[in-house]
Amino acid sequence: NRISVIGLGYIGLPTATVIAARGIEVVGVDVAAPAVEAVNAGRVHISEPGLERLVNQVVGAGRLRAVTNPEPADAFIIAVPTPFVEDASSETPTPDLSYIRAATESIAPVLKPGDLVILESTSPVGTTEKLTSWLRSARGDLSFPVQGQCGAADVHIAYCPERILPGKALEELVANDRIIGGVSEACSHAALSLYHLFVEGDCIVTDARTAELSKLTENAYRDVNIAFANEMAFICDELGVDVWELIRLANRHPRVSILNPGPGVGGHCIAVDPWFIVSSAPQQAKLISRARNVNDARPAYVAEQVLQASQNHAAPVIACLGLAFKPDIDDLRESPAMEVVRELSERCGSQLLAVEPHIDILPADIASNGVSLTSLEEALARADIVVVLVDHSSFLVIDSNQLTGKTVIDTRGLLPRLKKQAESVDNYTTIA
Ligand code: SAJ
Repeated sequence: NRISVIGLGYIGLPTATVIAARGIEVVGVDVAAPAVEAVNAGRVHISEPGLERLVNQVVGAGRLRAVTNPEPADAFIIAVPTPFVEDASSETPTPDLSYIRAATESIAPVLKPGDLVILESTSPVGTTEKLTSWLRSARGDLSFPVQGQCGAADVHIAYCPERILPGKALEELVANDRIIGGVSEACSHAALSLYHLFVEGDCIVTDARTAELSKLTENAYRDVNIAFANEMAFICDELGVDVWELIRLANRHPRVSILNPGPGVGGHCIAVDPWFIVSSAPQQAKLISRARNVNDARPAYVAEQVLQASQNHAAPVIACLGLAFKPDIDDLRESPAMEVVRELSERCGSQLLAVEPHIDILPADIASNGVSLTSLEEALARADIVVVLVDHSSFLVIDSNQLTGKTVIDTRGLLPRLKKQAESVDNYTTIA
């Protein structure tokens, strides 16, 4: 049996690789020739721990190869992006399904009776039905399933959302439970047998629409919970309370578990997917929409805090620690830290030192505004103001002496962790 994965990005490439590692023939398809060439050379064009080694292994073993145009296969997994577009005529951003449509239409010519088509891309409710209708229009010679009807069809279709955390993709692809949303029961059964090839978590069957909304709900849930923490951070600043101390105390209640505030919510999922719910049900999705606004307000607020602090110094040197959208990764896309630095760089670029241990070159826009990339050591030695934007584990080596006399704006609660660490070292020294 041959499985084809359409889209070799952050989801598609790890998925293709893990399936190939189970000894199955996998053909990866991507419209970007450089991505295809990299995979065929056993290299990766994205950063994900352990991925390059595994790609090298499965390509070397002849289990995985990449092409730019789909070939016949027995199952197709579509894992292409679903960005949202800011539409002047609407208050909320709307999802852009053009990549899913292009991927669907690209596989239509090679489909044959008995094939299985799975959509994994995060999608608004109803997308799997649209995908089915696109296939129906392209292939009048084949029959396709109808949601809620159990008649036999030539091609099986299901929505099975990805759930992997960037940075832990290989582990979570195998371990996480999966939702299997078949357009019909027969479709769910076909999809189940595919996921049983490599998933060790539970595979839970539902219909396609529920599966679509479940994926969006998971990310909206996290966004709303982060927004609660961020709103508490705004409130604490107003009332002169330390938000980290507050959350630490509140979380000692057995039924309270508040997440961490920060400079905003980044990445390509949590900051995007809630809008898919809002655009489908704007009247009902009020909390979800407000939460997005709370999280989106954070970067400008942090930049303003830094500008306020800089008024107490003459031309201060400002060290910005971290640019990635979350700790211990190199991904700067949709990063709130980048948003803060970008905004500051337009006002005082030449005073900014950026520390980002996971990259070698600064993005052109902030570099051209005069920001320089430095080591942690140099930044701490030169800075008057230190802004913690990402809590990379490599920042845990900071000694409190390196911060003496500086203004510190800690958006990630790094200082309490440094303090705790120092206390535990002291305790150890005493006991020893
Ligand atoms: N963040 C906070 N405070 C927190 C937790 C996160 O500010 O307490 C910020 C992070 O710094 C980051 C953003 O939120 O900027 C998102 O980070 P994340 O680690 O929460 O999530 P992602 O975007 O890396 O991955 C999410 C995951 N979804 C959930 O945990 C519900 C992952 O399982 C999904 O597969 C992924 O979205 C996706 O592809 O949809």
